[in-house]
Amino acid sequence: MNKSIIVLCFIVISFLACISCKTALKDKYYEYTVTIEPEEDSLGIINKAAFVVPTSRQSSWQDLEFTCFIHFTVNTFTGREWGDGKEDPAIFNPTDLNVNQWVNVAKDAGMKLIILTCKHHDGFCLWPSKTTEHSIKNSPYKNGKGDIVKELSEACRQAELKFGVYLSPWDRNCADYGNSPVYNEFFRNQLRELLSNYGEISEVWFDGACGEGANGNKQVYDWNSYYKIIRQLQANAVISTMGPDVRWVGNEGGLGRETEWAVLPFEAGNLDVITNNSQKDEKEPVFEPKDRIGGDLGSREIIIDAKSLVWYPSEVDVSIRPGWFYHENQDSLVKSPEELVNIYYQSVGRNSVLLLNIPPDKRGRIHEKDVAALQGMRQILDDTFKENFLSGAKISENDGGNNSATNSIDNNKETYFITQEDVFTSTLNMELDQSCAVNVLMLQEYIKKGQRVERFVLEYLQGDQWKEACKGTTIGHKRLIRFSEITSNKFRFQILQSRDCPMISEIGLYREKRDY
Ligand code: FUL
Ligand code: CA
Repeated sequence: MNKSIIVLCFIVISFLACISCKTALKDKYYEYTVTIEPEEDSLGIINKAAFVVPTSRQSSWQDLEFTCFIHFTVNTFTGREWGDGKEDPAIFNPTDLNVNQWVNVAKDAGMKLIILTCKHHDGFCLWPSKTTEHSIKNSPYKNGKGDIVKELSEACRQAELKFGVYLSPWDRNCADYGNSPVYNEFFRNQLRELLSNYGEISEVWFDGACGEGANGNKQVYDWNSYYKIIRQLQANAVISTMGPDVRWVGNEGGLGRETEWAVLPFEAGNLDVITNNSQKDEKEPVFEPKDRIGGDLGSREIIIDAKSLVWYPSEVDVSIRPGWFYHENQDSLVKSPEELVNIYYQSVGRNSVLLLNIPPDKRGRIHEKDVAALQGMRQILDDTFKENFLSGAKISENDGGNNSATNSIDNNKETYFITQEDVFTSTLNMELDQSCAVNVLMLQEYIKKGQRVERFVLEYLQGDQWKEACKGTTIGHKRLIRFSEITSNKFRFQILQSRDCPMISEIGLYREKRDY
């Protein structure tokens, strides 16, 4: 080997070593949660937040975007919203039940998962549970041989939709409710049945209602023991609302926050719980959910006081009708396609997953009015998003050009534009072949590597002047902004503030027909 080859080898090896060392540094991501050390300063904490990333179960769930809730039980037949547990199972008697209709309606609307109220607060089970007599096995439906959890889970699988279960911890029928250890075991057994016998479960939904038991004792739920069973039996399922993976947005009106962070402070109390529980490993921290209705949950001012941070994305649950269950007298109150589209922009478009409830009627069918509203909604969304005016545009960035700008308009959310190291702001210049009228902006961050953008603006060229089309704060999985229609062939998207190098996987410009 001559000298120059040795020198060349040395240079190549040092270069590779340098790259891998840089990668090692930049690959310091924190899955789900990270502790803030007492000596860390504010800027360090803000930067650390940029490297908190979702677990794979969380990011698969965020990809679903639009999901379906099905509220169905004795309430459908009594006209109530909360049954008292004294209902006779004989009243549960759908005359024309067809789970394939539910699945088709949900799928045609664009929903990717269906969650069924397997047991609501009244305690009536839609599957023939061994834990209680208060179930479908004592109903006339299929002569007591019915199992709606089985029917629906199979229909979902057939249609390639995911399936989830709602199991109310609050049970107004169970005589042991309030006798905490006994009821906790009863509840765990119900969970075991649901999570063992119905194939893959992708979401387990617990709400927080906790009433008084018959004997006057307050039921103390053993949440951690419930979570443990879910992790053992369905490791990929997210646990929502009263759970560690998915956060209730805080209202039932279909309204997400404009500034919606997935990275939030973990409450101090939870750290104590974690410390006290030696059975859990670091990746599955014990979690006691708290109410999260506050306005801004994850901005700089809030996270700098955190003792630890957690990836805890938001879910917006809302019903297509005033009630969660079907009531004939609400047939005229089904939300219109336009209202549903607004909800879509305020949830999916605000870094949240939409969980829209469509309750079957006494026949066991989704009512025609609800079906029509969903079809109308889908039509409007399809019309709007059929054409991204940026696809095929000329695009360039102003920060020294690492040639990743085209990744933001390649219609593939796994590829992304990223700025050069240590550059946290950017301008993407976009030029279309011809002027187009647009009024909707769509943005996506590559959240598998964190949520970072704090402030952005979209501008367009009119004459020789740049004018603002719209602006915003957070992006996250998806951000949609409607603005007054503008016509131009030159746009620029500026990231004005970010917690580390921004990563934009997709940008879209669309036109929504606003003739309604
Ligand atoms: C609440 C329940 O009380 C409602 O009936 C409904 O199931 C809603 C989704 O959660 O906590
Ligand atoms: Ca892309």
